[in-house]
Amino acid sequence: HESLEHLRAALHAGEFVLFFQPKVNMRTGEVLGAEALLRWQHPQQGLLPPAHFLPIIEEHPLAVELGNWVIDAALQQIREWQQQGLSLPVSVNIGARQLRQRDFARQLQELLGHYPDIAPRLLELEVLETSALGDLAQISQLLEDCRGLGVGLSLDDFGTGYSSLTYLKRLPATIVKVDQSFIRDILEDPEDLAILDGILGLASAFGRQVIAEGVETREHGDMLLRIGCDLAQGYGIARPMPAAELPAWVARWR
Ligand code: G
Ligand code: G
Ligand code: NA
Repeated sequence: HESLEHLRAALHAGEFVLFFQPKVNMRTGEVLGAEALLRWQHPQQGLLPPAHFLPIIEEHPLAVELGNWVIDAALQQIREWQQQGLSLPVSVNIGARQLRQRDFARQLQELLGHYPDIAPRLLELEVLETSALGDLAQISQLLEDCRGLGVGLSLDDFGTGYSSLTYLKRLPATIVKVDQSFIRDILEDPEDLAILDGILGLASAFGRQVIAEGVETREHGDMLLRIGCDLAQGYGIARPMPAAELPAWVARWR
């Protein structure tokens, strides 16, 4: 199996790549942005998803190094698309290990500083609500500091933690990403639909936008539109794809 040393070598050999999954407004047809999803282009095993390697380094300082690589690679990609005339917000997943660094906001500022031509609002952080399990006051301050740099913030896998409502209230998120477990059964399960309806109401009271994750079919999309959830991401819209494919996808979608 893969070891920490393999992963470190892979990072330095440039074997990691970002895939991108679009987020859209199903009502207006607008493409809102894309989520960067990490992949390891393994020389023997091919393209590996995060489940194959993130657990190995989750608690290790290498997770911080890889996380900073992800942010930098996302900024590079934003710049490349910008130079092609495509101004597309990109979100990156921030792991718990990264958020435990007290100077995370300073590191983010330094990374952004390398890209003075990029508006910080084009970068968005996706943070699991469970990342706040440690010290809510501290993480909330850290995320406020990040928001102060101008970047967006979404609460990922919303609804799966033990204190979702506390996080909704205390964390300075702009967007709530409803976990796919609540979306999967909305066509058959009135209770999931009720939960989603509740989240929409709450989020709107807090001035947050809501995006549904894991939208796999047309029927799911139609149901979401019917209850007023316009923003969506999922295989039914587009699978994660290489960066080079995204501009053509955006052009076709519009
Ligand atoms: O990419 P995939 O669709 O297989 O994602 C699986 C999980 O890995 C998701 O929960 C996703 O948030 C997470 N993930 C994907 N890319 C990154 C990344 O760059 N950093 C972190 N910390 N998690 C990621
Ligand atoms: O936790 P996070 O939201 O980052 O999860 C992203 C993960 O969900 C990635 O593994 C991505 O490939 C996967 N994903 C994206 N859209 C869908 C979908 O419509 N259905 C399923 N089952 N997984 C999806
Ligand atoms: Na995410």
